[in-house]
Amino acid sequence: MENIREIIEGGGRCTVVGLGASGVSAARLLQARGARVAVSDSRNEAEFDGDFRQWLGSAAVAAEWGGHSGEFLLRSDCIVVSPGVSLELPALVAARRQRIPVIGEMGLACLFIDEPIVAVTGTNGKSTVVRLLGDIFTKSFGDVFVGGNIGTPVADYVLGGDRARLLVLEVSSFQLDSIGFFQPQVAVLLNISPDHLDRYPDYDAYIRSKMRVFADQKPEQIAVVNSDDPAISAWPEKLPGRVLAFSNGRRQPPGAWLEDDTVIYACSPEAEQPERYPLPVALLAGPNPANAMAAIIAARQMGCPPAAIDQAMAAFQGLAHRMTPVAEIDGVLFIDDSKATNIGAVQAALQSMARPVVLIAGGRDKRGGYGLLEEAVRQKVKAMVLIGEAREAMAAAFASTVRTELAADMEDAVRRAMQQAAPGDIVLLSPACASFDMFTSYTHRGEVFAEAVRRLKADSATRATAG
Ligand code: UMA
Ligand code: ADP
Repeated sequence: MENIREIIEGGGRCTVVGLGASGVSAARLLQARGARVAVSDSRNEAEFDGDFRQWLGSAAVAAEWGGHSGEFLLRSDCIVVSPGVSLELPALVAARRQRIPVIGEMGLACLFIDEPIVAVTGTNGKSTVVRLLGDIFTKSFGDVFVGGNIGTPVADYVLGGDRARLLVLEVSSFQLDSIGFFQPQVAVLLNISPDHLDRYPDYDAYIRSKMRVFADQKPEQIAVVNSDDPAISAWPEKLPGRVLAFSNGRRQPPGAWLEDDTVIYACSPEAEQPERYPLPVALLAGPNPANAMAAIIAARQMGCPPAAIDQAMAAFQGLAHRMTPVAEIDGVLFIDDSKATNIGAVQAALQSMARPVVLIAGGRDKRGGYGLLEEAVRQKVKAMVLIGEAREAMAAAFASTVRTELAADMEDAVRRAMQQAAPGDIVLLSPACASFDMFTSYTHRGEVFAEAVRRLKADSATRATAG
């Protein structure tokens, strides 16, 4: 990819496709590094804020609004795509056919980064692990950049100018599809389950995309993998880096495994005294023990002291809307797992449940099917309350497994779930679907759920007082 850097620094015409957080940052980076910048977005110009439009004018940026034409893109020496833009857009296919290099914003930024990178990917748990690693590295070394799919584009780091000791990057499959050459010092793959199947031709293509995180590693660089995950352990190709695996049950040095509530870490097969990391409550919740094991391996491989790991883990609170307890009403505990937007996350949530569950699920279907959930639902769920566009399809999918009810909205769902629950049960919002049919985001969905629970609690308290 030296070639792309030469194009940029030689003043070549570089077109950014998609102007969200990544695209805006990429455009500014390209301009700062000497490229002639052009931009293309499917939205209209009027939808962009004044400051950005002013910058486009002052930097003499050529722009195409309302879509992406071959005519505009084929005038480029290089194209930078945002992760939300499909690489199969006809104009991008035409550009690749003409051998115009196409790279993503993360790949672009990495061309200008020499510091070590710890990359975290997987269908679920990325943000949790990236936050935890950010805390551990900050405690160990002070100066760390945390970004990527978690929110801050990596191009912002390069633009900022200050240099961190290392970068912790959350990397999505979309970013991996257009990353170019990528050589993280440590690459973590947490798990793979069906997701984003509206973007990939099939599940295998999605798995290949995730495995791409390891492809360019040197033999001495570290691959952290989940050996309990069938999609990962069945991968046919040998990984080029040094593999350290984690497992809930299997003792498998080098790597990490779980004994009761303690993570055991062995840096080599011969390690006589494996290290022990007792997990605090926040990291015992739901699927978090797996996330803690992955983080401990990555942190130790990067030289973090065990004491810094212990301290950061003890202070870690978990992220909002991921297995977050909201309230208890008459012995029924309500948990907000709104970030569970795919079946893998719901499966992990259910597997971690020790009490009967009334599950609130539904929303916008992700086309992954629901078959993978059937066993966990059979074992752990006593009733399902379904919302959103997918509710009928989900009711049909689980009709022979569990009692299902349809709800009109979240308020209705919470009340119906309470009626189905007995003291000691859990009402879990873990939707297995995207939120955009009823809410602006998973955060909004989780907040509406928590408000409905609080109202129910207030009503229950009023009734108790009146009674
Ligand atoms: N656009 C086009 N043409 C298209 C599609 C979109 O022009 O065909 C334009 C839109 O009009 C908009 C822009 O592209 O102006 C949006 O770009 P984007 O969707 O790539 O979004 P960004 O704001 O750049 O955010 C991206 C990631 N978004 C996606 O991958 C969809 C953010 O991850 C990430 O935090 C950010 O870069 C910084 O790295 C979000 C996400 O949902 C959280 N990720 C997916 C996930 O976690 O499941 C992968
Ligand atoms: P991501 O950034 O990959 O979306 P998050 O940490 O935001 O991951 O968590 C997303 C959802 O996945 C939440 O519902 C959370 O409870 C669940 N989750 C977290 N870690 C794991 C894991 N290791 N395996 C399966 N599900 C997980």
